Parts: sequence; C-alpha cells; structure tokens
Amino acid sequence: MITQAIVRTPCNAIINALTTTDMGPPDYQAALCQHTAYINALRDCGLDVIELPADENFPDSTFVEDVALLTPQCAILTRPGAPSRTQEVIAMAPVIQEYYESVEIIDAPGMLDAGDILLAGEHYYIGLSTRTNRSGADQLINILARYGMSGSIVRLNSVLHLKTGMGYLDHGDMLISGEFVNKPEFTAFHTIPLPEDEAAAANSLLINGTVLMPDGYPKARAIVEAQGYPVKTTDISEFEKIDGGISCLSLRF
Ligand code: CIR
Repeated sequence: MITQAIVRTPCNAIINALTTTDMGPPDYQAALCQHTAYINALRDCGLDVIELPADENFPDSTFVEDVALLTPQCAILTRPGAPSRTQEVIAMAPVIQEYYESVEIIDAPGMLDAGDILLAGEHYYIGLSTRTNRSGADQLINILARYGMSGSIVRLNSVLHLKTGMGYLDHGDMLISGEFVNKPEFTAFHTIPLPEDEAAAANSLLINGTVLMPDGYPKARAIVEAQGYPVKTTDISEFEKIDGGISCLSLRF
C-alpha cells in the first residue's frame, strides 16, 4: 500500500520550463491552483502529502518524479538528463534520506529521468530517451539486482519519457498509446490502447485502488472505468503545456 507522496510547489520560473509543445507557457497562478487540487486528489486517495517549497533555481522542479525512484527496498537518486535539471537532485537528497535507510545514486556519465521508469507488477521497465542513456539504465538495473529486483530496457522513438505514453494499473492491465501499441516487450500484459487524441491520459496512476487521471479525456476515462476501476480526475492542463503528466508531479511510496 502506498501511504505518502512528495510534491514540490511550482515556482514562478515555471514559465521558463522545458517543453516540446507549442501550447505556450503555463499561467503561474492557474498552475498553483491546479497543484493544490492535485495534492487534494492525492489526499483523497489516502496519501499523506509532504509539500516541499518552490525552488526558483529550477523551472521544472515541480516535476519531482524525475529525480528519484522510490522502491520498497531502497531509493535511487537519479541524474536527470536535461542540463537544467541535473542539479534538482541535490535539494531532494536530504528529503529522501529522511525516509529511506538505503539511498543509491546514479553517477555520470549516466543520465536517468525517473519519468522513464515504469513499475509493472514486480518489474521495472526503463525507457532509453533523450533524458535516459544506456549507462543510466544499466546502473539502475545493477542497483535493482543488488536489492533483489529486476529491470529491463525499452527503446523509445518519439515520446519524451516512457511514462508519457503508458501507465500500469493492476492485474496486468497496462494503458498504452502511440508507439507502445504492439510493442513486443508488453505483449504478455493486458494492454489497453487509448485513442490517439487522448494518449496523454495513458499517464495515469493507480493509487490504493483508485485511478487518478488527468481531466479532459472522457474516452480514456470511460475505457478505464469499463475495466472496473474507480476513477478520479484532476485538471493538470497548465502542466501539460510543459510536458507534465499525472505521475510527474509526485513521488509516491
Ligand atoms: C521536462 O521537460 O523535464 C519537464 N518540462 C516535464 C517533465 C515531465 N516529467 C515526467 O514525465 N516524469
């Protein structure tokens, strides 16, 4: 059972966050309101939420998911691949050390964004992307193995992160979109393709029995509900302008 989540308040500099979209910069006040609603949604799913203060040094620092992987056995501080994000880990390290006895790190030349890591059942899939390289993925697989866990590599074509295009629910149910449809790595799962115009909803989270999904994707919501999952949605449209999804805004453990 997941009991806690770590989030970081968006900073004013979020208007300069990295993006691959042409949706324009987020509105800061709207982003703050959406972030508060996101925290409330996590609380509604039964989580205690640890709120970290805004960090103006790092425009993307509200996307805390990328800087650490929290497993049942240990925490791994990543080494984010975007130069403007690599140092975000420094501020997160002491927070993680409060909650984990065993904390591992990814070293240079490794690059690893945890948005590229998907836990499906007991296995971690690691996307090779512009943010995650072979060294980062190999280091992670070695760390996981030392703690009795397993990981393997998935090659990505066009998405920013692995979890940009997919999400894992439960009982083998996997939400997929775009380049992940028919990917051989996932044929053993019950893959649930989402319509192309609602692909962003593949980044959804199962938290203590409820699937937390982004607002605005009615077809994807109906598909998930038809699988028997209760769904809760929250509006993250300001974060979507800068490539953020539901999972990116928190670290859950
Ligand atoms: C970035 O480009 O790093 C941010 N603008 C978006 C990060 C999204 N994080 C995630 O998918 N885990």
